[in-house]
Amino acid sequence: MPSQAENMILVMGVTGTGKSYFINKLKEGAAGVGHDILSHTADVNMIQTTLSGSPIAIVDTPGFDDTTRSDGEILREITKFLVAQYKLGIKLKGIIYLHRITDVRMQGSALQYFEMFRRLCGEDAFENVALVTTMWGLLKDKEVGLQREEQLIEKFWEPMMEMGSYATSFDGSRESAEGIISVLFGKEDVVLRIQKEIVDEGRVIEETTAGAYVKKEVKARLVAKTNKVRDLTEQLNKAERDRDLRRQKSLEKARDEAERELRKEKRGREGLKQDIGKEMDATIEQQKRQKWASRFQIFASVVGVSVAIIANLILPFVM
Ligand SMILES: Nc1nc2c(ncn2[C@@H]2O[C@H](COP(=O)(O)OP(=O)(O)O)[C@@H](O)[C@H]2O)c(=O)[nH]1
Ligand SMILES: [Mg+2]
Repeated sequence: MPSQAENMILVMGVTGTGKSYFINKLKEGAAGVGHDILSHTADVNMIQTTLSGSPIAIVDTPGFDDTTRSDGEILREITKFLVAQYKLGIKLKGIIYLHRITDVRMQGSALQYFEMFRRLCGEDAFENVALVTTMWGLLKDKEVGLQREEQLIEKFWEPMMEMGSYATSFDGSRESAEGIISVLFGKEDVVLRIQKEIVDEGRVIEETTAGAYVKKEVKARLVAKTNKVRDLTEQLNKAERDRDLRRQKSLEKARDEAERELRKEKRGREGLKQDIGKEMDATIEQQKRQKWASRFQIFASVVGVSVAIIANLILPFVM
């Protein structure tokens, strides 16, 4: 029996935009089958199912967040997903990009993530992107959301939409999630710019278009944090000379915090230098020794995600 090509759809966006929620919505109403299923309540990062008879996986990806990890480290994680999928020959049908409609404006992590995301896809892949607003239910006034959406499109999304990206809203229901998936499922599969740059051209992350952007951001933060640590250390020395114990205590705390942040950015900076292509080759080879593992199983173990296998998505919309 000829085996069918495996397809994949990725869910992306900063932390807190509803990626896990979206993925886990798909689990609802579908009877769990297969051995990898954890439980009906536990969060999973990957849904494996079939759509119109084709195997497909919908995958949650790490998002930028301000606190625990540097954007450099997160991009390295995301790259691992993309390189593994491409190298394993799994077809990428599209990306669901989530954005909270409750955000008053596009700034900070959300803005940096968006800029990185555009570069990571490359213009040729915009057709396979669904730009999705989430959390409409949390708005007191829907009109506010509609105005924000208009601004979002005008200021950020329009150039992508002109090149084929599809903008829509997610109302929080399983049907709405399935509708978005069905649109992407109907597309030709795509290779993202960062996949070409790393896998086909052998670049390290910081040499890719998205990587160069994040490197610039991380470097600026490294300079700022280095200065902050130096300033606080000087102030602390002065407090010590003045024998001002209370001030000393609070400055020590602030300096430790600044040092932690500096270490975080340094790790991010190092991560961008990594040769993910080569690293993945080794990991994938190792995994392939398990002869009976499917591409999806290899993918999940290479990137380290938990999987729920469901019988099939009920998609009345799909032809
Ligand atoms: N009302 C509403 N809440 C949501 C929606 N999506 C996510 N949430 C909630 O928002 C929080 C963050 O969502 P989560 O899926 O963890 O975001 P992630 O970090 O992108 O995975 C969680 O408490 C979710 O339950 C949505 O569409 N509507
Ligand atoms: Mg999550």
